Amino acid sequence: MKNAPLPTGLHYQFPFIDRKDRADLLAWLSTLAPLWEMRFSENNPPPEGDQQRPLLRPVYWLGNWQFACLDYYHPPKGILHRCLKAEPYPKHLQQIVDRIEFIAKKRLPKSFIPEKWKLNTCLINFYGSKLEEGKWVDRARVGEHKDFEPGPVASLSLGDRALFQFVNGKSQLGDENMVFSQWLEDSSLQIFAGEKWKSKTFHRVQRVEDKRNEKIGPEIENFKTRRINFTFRYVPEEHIYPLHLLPVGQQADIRPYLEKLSDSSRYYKKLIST
Ligand SMILES: O=C(O)CCC(=O)C(=O)O
Repeated sequence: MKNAPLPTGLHYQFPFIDRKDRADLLAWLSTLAPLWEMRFSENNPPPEGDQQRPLLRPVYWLGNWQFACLDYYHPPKGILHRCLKAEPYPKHLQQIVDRIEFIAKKRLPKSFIPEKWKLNTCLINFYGSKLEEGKWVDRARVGEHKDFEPGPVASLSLGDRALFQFVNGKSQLGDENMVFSQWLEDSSLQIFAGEKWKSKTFHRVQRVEDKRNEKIGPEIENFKTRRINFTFRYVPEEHIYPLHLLPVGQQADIRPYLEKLSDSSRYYKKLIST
């Protein structure tokens, strides 16, 4: 079926990857040990009225790791010491990223693409249900937010399909603030770019279906994954820090995470041993 035309700045392609790419990605994903990060840390305590909490889902980053406790990348002000240089993309993923960059440059207005833009950062989100006090609780959603990295953001989805929405404002009012809605299918590609979709509206994952019954992703304690999403973004190289250039406090805050990562990643093993 042909994909319907979309508003300027949006691109959606289904299917985008074929069965072999999908199988290769899933095989590689099963080797990862995603982290359950906490939102705050000793050097970045919760502000008044807020409290320490785990993120809704386990994550893994490539290119650079934006730890929640380092407050994520948020230009123009929040650029210092937010992004830790991380593992590069595995070769088969880099080939997919090359294709996405090509499509973005071909399909989007030139003015939407910053100089030096490339998809050098990837957040891998694991969506599913969490075992809490003996009960499986559905945690497969993301609230309204913006991705502040400059330029187009691209998203590759695997597993159960997700209802992705662009909304005006942060209100929780059902569909009243809805601007655009898109189901993200297994193996699909979505790209969004330009003022309207990056800065004027928020986006969210409203829900993830539970229909495929496919076991995907690595074993994660007390968690059942049913969707995995890669969001590719651009962080200017000068804002990506090697570990030794982070301040001592920030290094201490992320140390336990790096130790955990080093159990299954040679990159992090080497990083913390030098
Ligand atoms: O899972 C998705 O499709 C979107 C994820 C997202 O909004 C994000 O990582 O910022």
